[in-house]
Amino acid sequence: MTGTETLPKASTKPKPERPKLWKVILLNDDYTPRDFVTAVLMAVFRMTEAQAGGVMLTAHKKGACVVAVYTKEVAETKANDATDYGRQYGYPLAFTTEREE
Ligand code: TYC
Repeated sequence: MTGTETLPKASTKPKPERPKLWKVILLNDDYTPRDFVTAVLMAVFRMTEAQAGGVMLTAHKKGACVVAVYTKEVAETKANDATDYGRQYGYPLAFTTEREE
């Protein structure tokens, strides 16, 4: 001991921020077939048929359903890929992203 040690300062270091997360949201429409929506959810979001069918039905009944949560870039890429699938087949299937609070 030299008598000159200082106590650690009360922490002024900012805590590492948690990465912000973005929701991918599936929107209902009147035209896209249910089986098609389920297949897109399975392909893009790697869901089982049971999971995808549940999400599809919730969107169908309520108008929208949160599919999954990712970092911003992954959420936007998946929402675009899934929306493009529908467009390729002439369906108005739509996915959006929204920042999680
Ligand atoms: N409402 C569509 C139908 O009755 C099915 C559907 C469900 C479409 C969910 C989009 O996000 C959706 N064929």
